[in-house]
Amino acid sequence: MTGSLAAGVRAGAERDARLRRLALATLDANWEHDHTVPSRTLYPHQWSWDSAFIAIGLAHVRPDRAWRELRTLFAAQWVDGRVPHIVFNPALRVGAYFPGPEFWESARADGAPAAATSGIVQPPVHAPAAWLVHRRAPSEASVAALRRLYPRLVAQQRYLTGRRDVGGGGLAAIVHPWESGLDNSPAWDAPLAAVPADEAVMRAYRRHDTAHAAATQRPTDLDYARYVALVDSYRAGRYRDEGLLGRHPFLVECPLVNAALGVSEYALARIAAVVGADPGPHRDRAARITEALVTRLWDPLTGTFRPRDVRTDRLVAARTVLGLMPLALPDLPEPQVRAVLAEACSPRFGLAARMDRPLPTYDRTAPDFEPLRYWRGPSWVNTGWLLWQALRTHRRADLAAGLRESLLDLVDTAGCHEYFHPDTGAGLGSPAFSWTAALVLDALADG
Ligand code: 2M8
Repeated sequence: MTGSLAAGVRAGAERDARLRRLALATLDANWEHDHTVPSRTLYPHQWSWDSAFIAIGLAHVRPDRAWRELRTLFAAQWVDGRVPHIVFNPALRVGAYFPGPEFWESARADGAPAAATSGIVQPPVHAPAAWLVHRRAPSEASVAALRRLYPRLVAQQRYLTGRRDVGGGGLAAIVHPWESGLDNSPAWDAPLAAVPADEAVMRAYRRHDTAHAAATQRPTDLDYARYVALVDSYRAGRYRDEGLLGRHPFLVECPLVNAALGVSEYALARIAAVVGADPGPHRDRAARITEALVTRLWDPLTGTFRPRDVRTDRLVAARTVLGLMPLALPDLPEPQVRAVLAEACSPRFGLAARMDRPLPTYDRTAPDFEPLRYWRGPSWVNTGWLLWQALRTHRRADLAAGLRESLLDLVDTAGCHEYFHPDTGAGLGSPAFSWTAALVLDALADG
């Protein structure tokens, strides 16, 4: 090995060790008895898809906690199978987060658990997470944990593919942008325009987020007015899903949620084989979801996946990172694989074997691209990690390596931030964010 090569290897190993220490310290500091908070300041309760990402990272360093994280979340599953997007910590003061338990009133709904929760869901990334946790640290305990979780994961899928198939085409519809996890993505602008609300609504409430993060980096008051109006509408029907099409103003089929649904069936097939259940039906369902995604969300004109507004039966025009997510499906047909890769590698998203800027969450050539505002441009580690997994699934090792390096460098330079400026890489939002830490640990383990 030449001297400069050896120095490079040493610098790489030092960076990785530094990142590992930072990530572990972040996760330890955010651990709260039986779950991890996404952020002590901004998000002090337990969030659904955060916990899945967090478990994936914890598997490398604290496997017991990884299972505990998932167990706590699924203990709050509703009778109909929905896994709530927030499980509230009863020890926190009223007003610690908006909208809190007093706003959701889950106790008044049929089939809600004893714990106070929200009534909506988030992307179902939990079955793949459970599978990864087991694969990282297989043991008798992990098989027992899979056995306990399996029926709950199946119920979660059944809820989404059953009651939430509002469009009738084999995909799940979301009833709130919060269900996508990409709250204020430009993907939701057009469907949200149909939700009656004005900023004055927010005078009746106190937003908690803008006390902890710059308002320029968060959704607007008008966005929040619509978020509140949508919860009002869903809560008024006691979070029941029957007849949503006639009465609820936001119903959209999201490419990320549905890709996660398909990937979950593949993960469930693997889990089924370990716990002695039949993997066959899961593989069949995975194939059907993949087919439905192509039938309903593929836009041949632009060669991208787009959300479908179920109320208007039209595809949404905005090109966001959501459209890249179906690449996670192993059986995605070749023409769609090629087109999604072309979209990801275009100047809109800039994926490359050597990336000069981090992956944005929205088309960076769009006139309304906002480099500071939350899901309207900034780079996030979870969407990067999901694309990294998808690239590995389709054996694009060169692009996967480029994306991984970009993610690790971002966090090494700025810290475990919630999101990052898509040009400068500066840290934005919460400075000690759990899924950033967790997914860095996972990326570090798979160089
Ligand atoms: C953000 O969403 C919450 C509402 O659920 C919020 O803005 O208060 C999103 O980034 C979401 O994806 C994430 O799960 C949550 C907690 O990290 O924060």
